[in-house]
Amino acid sequence: MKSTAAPAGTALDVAAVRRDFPLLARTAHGHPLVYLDSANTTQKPEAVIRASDRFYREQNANIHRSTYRLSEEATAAYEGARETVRRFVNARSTREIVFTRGTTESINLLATSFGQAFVKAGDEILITGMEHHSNIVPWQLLCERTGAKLRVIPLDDRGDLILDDLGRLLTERTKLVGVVHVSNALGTINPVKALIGYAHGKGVPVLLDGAQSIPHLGVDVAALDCDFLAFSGHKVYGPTGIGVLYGKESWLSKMPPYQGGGDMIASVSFEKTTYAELPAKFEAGTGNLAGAVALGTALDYVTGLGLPRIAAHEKDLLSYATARLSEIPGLRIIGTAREKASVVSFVLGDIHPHDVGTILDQEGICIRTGHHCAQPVMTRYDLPATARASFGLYNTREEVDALAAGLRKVLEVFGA
Ligand code: C6P
Repeated sequence: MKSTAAPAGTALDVAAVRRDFPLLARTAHGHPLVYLDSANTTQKPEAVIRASDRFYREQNANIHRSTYRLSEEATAAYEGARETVRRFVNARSTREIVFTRGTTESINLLATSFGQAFVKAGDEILITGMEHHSNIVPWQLLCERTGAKLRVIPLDDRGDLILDDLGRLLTERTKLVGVVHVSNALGTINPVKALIGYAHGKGVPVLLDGAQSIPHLGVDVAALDCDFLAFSGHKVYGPTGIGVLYGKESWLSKMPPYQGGGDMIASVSFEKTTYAELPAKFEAGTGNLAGAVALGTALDYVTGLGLPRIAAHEKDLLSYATARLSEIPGLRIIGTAREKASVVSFVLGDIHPHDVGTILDQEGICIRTGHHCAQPVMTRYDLPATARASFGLYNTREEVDALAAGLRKVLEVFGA
């Protein structure tokens, strides 16, 4: 079901968009809900809720395994969703689209399987100083297993990558570069096209963590020429427990399976097992079938509204929020990179971010506080935590005003 909220050539009709999201109509602590935590997880449009409901009511059967009509329909719905993902990221083939549980599992799959095929003692994996833990820890685990080394591209005070030393960091020992496209903790949009070009010049493949870029900018894997892309359904208005690993077929075909089990084999005997073709080789066991189908619906929903229109709306919210929050005495924005997506991390004087979040909650305002699963970023700025407002396609300038008013209340409570 396409939203009627945005006829072509016009700005996003946010009032109409909001009617697509039933949860946004609820209250919290007696106030209208102001949901400013979409980088954590997004709310779901009616179309996505219905797609999941419909799968269980009308299509539910296991896939790929049975000859009866119902199973064929479930298989068609699941494989149809894979084709929707392929179109959304502009991959060459559905063989390059692996369904996973989310960004975290996608990167663990890659670190394990790519690592087994290509990484040995003395090799290096290069990441950046603004990665989410899910693009750090799987590589550390690989390094522990193999004796490889993790190297890190540093950040400057604004939250931009310092690329001057890239020639020293990316060497003939580098086996893979893993980079977050949009930082969840700082909002920085990284210059990934240039990075990929540079890495490819040295023959090194690149993984993009697209968890935060897919919902706001989209990712065209052909235009960027990335080798791998990981993202989560729940951050792009789809369900939890479903995500994607895109990989170029030339890489995936050389990588061993991540897990063994049903659906990933061609033949099994006690002497020798052979594996299924891509992408089934990487999808052992019964996956989140309804989740995949509803993810396809979510991507259709976003496509229906138009990513450029969504990006323009969120850019307006970001600059409005940056201006309004900068007026608040003692508020310091953490992350002022040249290119940013709709994330504003901040600290308010010496008030602990958890206190900020708790007081805002009493006003019905949901923000995230903490280290945002990016502890090295907090260490870089010598902070234990920040408060973070993040915007999605359904947020409004009025909600930014509510946040600013809530923050002034926090200052009053603390007598600041
Ligand atoms: N960031 C946030 O509030 P999962 O949990 O697998 O869906 O996504 C992990 C992940 C990976 N990379 C980036 C850049 C992310 O932002 C996230 C999730 C949430 O910022 C929860 S920590």
